[in-house]
Amino acid sequence: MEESESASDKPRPWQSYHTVYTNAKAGMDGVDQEKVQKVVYEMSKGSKYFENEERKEALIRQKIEHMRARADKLSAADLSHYQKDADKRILELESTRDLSRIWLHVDMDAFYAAVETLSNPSLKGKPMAVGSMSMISTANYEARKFGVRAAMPGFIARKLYPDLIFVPTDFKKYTYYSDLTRKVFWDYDPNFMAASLDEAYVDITKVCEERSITGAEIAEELRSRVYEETGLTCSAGVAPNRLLAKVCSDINKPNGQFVLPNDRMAVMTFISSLPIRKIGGIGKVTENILKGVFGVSTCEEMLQKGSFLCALFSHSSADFFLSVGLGLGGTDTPEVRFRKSISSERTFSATEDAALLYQKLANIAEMLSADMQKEGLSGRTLTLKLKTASFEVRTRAVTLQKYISLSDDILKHASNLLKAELPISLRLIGLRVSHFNEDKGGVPGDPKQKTLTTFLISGDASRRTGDDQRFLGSDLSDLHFISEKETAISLDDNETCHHEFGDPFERKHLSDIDDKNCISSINACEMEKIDELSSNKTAAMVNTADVKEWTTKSPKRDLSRVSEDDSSVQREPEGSNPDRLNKEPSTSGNEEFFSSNQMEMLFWVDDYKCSLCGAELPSSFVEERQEHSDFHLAERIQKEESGTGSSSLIPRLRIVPKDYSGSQNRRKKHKSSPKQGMHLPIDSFFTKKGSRQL
Ligand code: DCP
Ligand code: MG
Repeated sequence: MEESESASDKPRPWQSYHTVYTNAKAGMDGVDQEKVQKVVYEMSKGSKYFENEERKEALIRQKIEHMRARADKLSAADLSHYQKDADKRILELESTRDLSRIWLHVDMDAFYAAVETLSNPSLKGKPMAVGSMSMISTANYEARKFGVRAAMPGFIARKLYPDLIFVPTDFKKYTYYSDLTRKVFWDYDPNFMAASLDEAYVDITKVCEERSITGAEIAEELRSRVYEETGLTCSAGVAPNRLLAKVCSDINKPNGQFVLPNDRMAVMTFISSLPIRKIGGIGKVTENILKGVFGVSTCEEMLQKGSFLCALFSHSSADFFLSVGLGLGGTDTPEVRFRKSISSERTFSATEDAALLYQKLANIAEMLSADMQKEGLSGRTLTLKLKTASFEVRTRAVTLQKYISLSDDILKHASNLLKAELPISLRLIGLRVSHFNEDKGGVPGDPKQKTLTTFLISGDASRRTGDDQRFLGSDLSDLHFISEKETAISLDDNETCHHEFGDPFERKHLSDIDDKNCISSINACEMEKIDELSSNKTAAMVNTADVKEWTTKSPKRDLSRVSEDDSSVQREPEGSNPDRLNKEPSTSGNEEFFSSNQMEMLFWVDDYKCSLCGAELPSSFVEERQEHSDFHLAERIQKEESGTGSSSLIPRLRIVPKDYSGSQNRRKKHKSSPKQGMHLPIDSFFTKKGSRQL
């Protein structure tokens, strides 16, 4: 007894070390999680990845504490106000419930691994992984029993199972088989939505009706047909909406299916005990915050905590959470929207060899150019995304006077952007072109293709796509509902190419940010990426730290201009989105906020709403309200200083960033007006004015 007590008293640091590798995928139920966690911890301890994970963990903890403090401040009256709000929104959401459609989500089993086994049957039954020592794209179900999984470095996987067989990736093969599966899906729904190479959403309502056949029967049939066509197995989920269908397809993996009837009671029962992490869009960070702050672990608990969610999250975030609690999801075939950007990126073993980096850049430019030409696209804004050896993500962008699509043009401008960063050790380079020529921009050609590459889709009201500037997400983007999906495609031993399919109709991939080792995401509600707590590179704002980093590292660089082509250089968001988590003002596109004497008129409508921007803050949030006023004031002054606002106006509100250091993060996340990129950030304005001492 004593012995076991002392054993359990021993520090087990790995227990709190949760990475993507320690998160269970299908087929990992019986895995000794503690053993896996320990191996992962021991193997990654001290590495840059580890440091980065720790930094992110610390930020999450900080965020949780901060939100807890805010929750504690809510008075009984506040809570009753927000409860009414929540009740109203729940009713509104409930009224949108549509049980008339039958959606099927189909997902191939251990896709890359299964394809490899098909071409080399000797692999059958043996634990194997597709990928390299630096990264695994997927593992077969035999390997998963040992904790080996996608997105795990191969050297860790080998530690978990020393005899693990590694097979290099062969993207052409996967595309070939993916195309075969899509031909089958097409027969059931010509407008099916491919979410990645190995999964799709198929609206089977019509086919069920026409053939007087159940969803379950269609699922059986579709799966058999996929098997006949490819020799590969897949799993399916059938449900009244896409969000639930996706959850269902994972339940009986591999080679299984699960049907959730189109019945409200059945949905509510299903959702009542469903862990929130199962929902696409809720990844590690969101899960931690919802659990840590509100004790919400299951979807149903979202409804019970409705007042808190409405009080502390943005309208769209709260709506998302409440709709999850109700088991709602997209049911319509989303409208087709034109693609806003196209991108390509590669992950590789970190290197500072400039020649190698240029070589990779050239390859990416070529791939991107080929994709653009396939779709008849040309664009004016080129964004370079870099992930440094220490996992810091940077983006640099240039807007050109002419539209480009040729690889030489892309490479020329991309090289200029890269050159300015050298010397640097990188593990990922990405390129994106946006700001398309409107004549050509994103007009879908072949209707079958549209599901794959051509568009952005918006689903139901709560998951409209946001602006595509958010595509450059990072691995914590589950807190950061962004709008485009990119699917990781491994090209060779140690390179992973992320190739955009632009398919953001569901938020399912938000959690896949962890899972898929790729930037893959669908919009939903907006919560900030935790990374922004430190880096804060929001769409229209350059934060102080950025400016410092930029100017100290490269004093010669000009933030606002690049000489060639008279092109403007901007700092771009990194998977950023407007932060509404803290209910701070979103001012983008609201120039009028700052254009008159409005500062004098800031008051709290109904004692909750800011009269200038509509953000809600209860009266007990004294400091937050003061900060909020400060923000409006600061933006205005900043505009005036830069000559874009009315210079005759004298601010009437006091700047009181009392506890500036404590509130820094939130302050940084205010989204500014689009022109703001050329201004000093608000934070530096505060610093400049020396108002910290106040
Ligand atoms: N993939 C990747 N990198 C990741 C995750 C996945 O390259 N981090 C690739 C390989 C997978 C394919 O995408 O085979 C599909 O991903 P899934 O998440 O659907 O995983 P699998 O199909 O491999 O397994 P499952 O049976 O769990 O669906
Ligand atoms: Mg799969």
